[in-house]
Amino acid sequence: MPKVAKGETLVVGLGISGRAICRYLAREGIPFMVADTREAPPGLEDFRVAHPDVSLHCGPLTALDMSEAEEVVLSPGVDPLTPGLAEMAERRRATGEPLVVGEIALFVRAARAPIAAITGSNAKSTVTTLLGDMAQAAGRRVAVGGNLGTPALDLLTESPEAELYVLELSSFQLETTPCLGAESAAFLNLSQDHLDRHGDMAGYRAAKLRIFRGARHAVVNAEDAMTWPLEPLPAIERFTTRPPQAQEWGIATHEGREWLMHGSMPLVAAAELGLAGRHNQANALAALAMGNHLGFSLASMCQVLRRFKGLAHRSEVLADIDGVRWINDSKGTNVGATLAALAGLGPTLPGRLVLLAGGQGKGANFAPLAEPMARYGREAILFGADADKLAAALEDSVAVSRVADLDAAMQRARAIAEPGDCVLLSPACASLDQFPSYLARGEAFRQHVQRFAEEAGHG
Ligand code: UMA
Ligand code: ADP
Repeated sequence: MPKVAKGETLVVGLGISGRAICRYLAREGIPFMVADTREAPPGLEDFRVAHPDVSLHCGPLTALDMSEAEEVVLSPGVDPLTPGLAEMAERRRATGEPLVVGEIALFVRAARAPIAAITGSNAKSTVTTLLGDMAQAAGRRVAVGGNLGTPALDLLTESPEAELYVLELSSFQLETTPCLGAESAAFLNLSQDHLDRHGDMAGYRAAKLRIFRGARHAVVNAEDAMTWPLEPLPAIERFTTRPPQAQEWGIATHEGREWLMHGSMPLVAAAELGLAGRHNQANALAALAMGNHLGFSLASMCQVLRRFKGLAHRSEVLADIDGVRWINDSKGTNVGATLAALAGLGPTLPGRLVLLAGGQGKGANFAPLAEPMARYGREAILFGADADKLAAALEDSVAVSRVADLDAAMQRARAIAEPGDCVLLSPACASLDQFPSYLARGEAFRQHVQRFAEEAGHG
C-alpha cells in the first residue's frame, strides 16, 4: 500500500484549492504528497509541471496509508468523513492541533493582517465584494478571495502588503478550520443547502457557526436566529430589514422615504442603492456593520453602495426583448436564493414570471417555491437531475413543463413568454449534472439571450 512518509503533509484534492495548498507548502519548504479520490483529477497536468518530484496517489483514500502523516490538509470539496479520512478525525498532532484541517487553517497560521470573513447560505459573494470595495474606498490595502475568486492561500503571495483580508468562506471551508480568529465575522442567513454533505440543517449550521471561533466582532441577521453565535463574543451587531432597535442596522422611513439606518441615524436612501431588492438592502447593511467596525467612514461606504451594481449571475438583467425581460440568476443554486429572486422580482412585474430551474438539488426541500410561483408564475420550465422533484413540488401551484436541458428550456421560454413577463434563470440547484459550473450555466443562458436579441433586431 502506498504510504505518506513520516513527517510529510498530505494534501487531499487537486482542484483550485488543492493546487494553492501545494504552492503554499512548496514555498514554505514543507515536504508533502498529494492524493485525489478521482482516477483522473482535473489539475493533474498543472500539478505535474509545477511539482515534478512530488508523489501523487489517485483513487480511494482507503488504499493510502496516512498513519504517519505530519498533517492532512483537505480541499473544501472533500468530505472529512470520506472513508480513509474519517478514521483520522479525532487524531491530533504533537502541537495539539487537529491532524486533519483545511486550507483556511493554513491561511490563519500564515496571515499577518486581520481577517474579515463572511459566510451564509446566500449573499456571501455580494457582501464580500461590497466590503472589499468599501475597504479600497477607505484607502486600505485589501486582499479579497476565499470561496470567491482567488484561493485564500494565494492571497498571501498575490498581496504580500495586505493590511486586511476579506474572505468569503463556505461551510466546507469552515468545517475544517479549528479557529479563524477573525477581526470581524458575518453569518448572513441560513437556508437549506449542501445537506448531502452536512447530513442535516444542524450539521450545516454547526459548520457555519465556526466562523465565530475567536472572533472579535460578529455581524448576524436579527431575523434569522440560526445565524446567532452560541458562545459569548466581545461584540455582536445585528442587521434587519425592519426598523432597527437601538444599535441595530436596519431600514426605516425617514422624511417620507426608506433609508438604511444605524439605530436612529439615517445613512443612505434605499432608492439610491445601485443594487435592487430587499435582500440586497440586507446585504448592504451587513457590509456597513462590518466596515464600521473595521474603521471605514460611513460616508465613503455609502458612496460605494450608490455605485455598486451587483455581480454577474446574481439577478442580473440581461435584456429586454419585445417586452420580455431576461434575468440571469444562475448563482441561485439553492432554494433560499431562488425564493429571494422570486420575492424580489415578482411584485415589480406587469406580467408573470417564467422560471427556468433544475439541476442537482443537494437534498433540499423545494416546497417553499410553490407559494411564490402560484402568486407570480406563468410556468416553471424544469430540467436536469432533480427536475422530477421540482415538478412534484410545483405542479399543484403553477403550470410545469419538463425539458431535457437548458437549451430546450430557452426555446420553451421564448415560445410562451408574453410582453410584460420576465424569464428568470434561478435554478435552485447546483449545475454540475449538466455544466462545469454555475458560471458556465449562466454563460449559456447569456448566449441564448444574445442570439434572441439579435434575431429580434435588438443586437
Ligand atoms: N473532489 C473529489 N475528490 C477529491 C477532491 C475533490 O471527488 O479528492 C471533487 C469534490 O467533491 C468536488 C470537486 O471535486 O465536487 C471540487 O472540489 P475541490 O475541493 O477540489 O474544489 P476546488 O476546485 O478547490 O474549489 C473550491 C471551491 N469548491 C468547492 O468547495 C466544491 C470553490 O467554490 C472555490 O472557489 C475554490 O475552492 C477556491 O477557494 C465553488 C463552490 O461551488 C465556487 N463552492 C460551494 C458554494 O459556493 O456553494 C461551497
Ligand atoms: P453566495 O456567494 O452566498 O452564493 P451570492 O452573492 O453569489 O451569494 O448570491 C447567490 C444567490 O443568492 C443569488 O441568486 C442572489 O440573487 C441571492 N441572494 C443575494 N442576496 C440574498 C439574500 N440576502 N438572501 C437570499 N438570497 C440572496
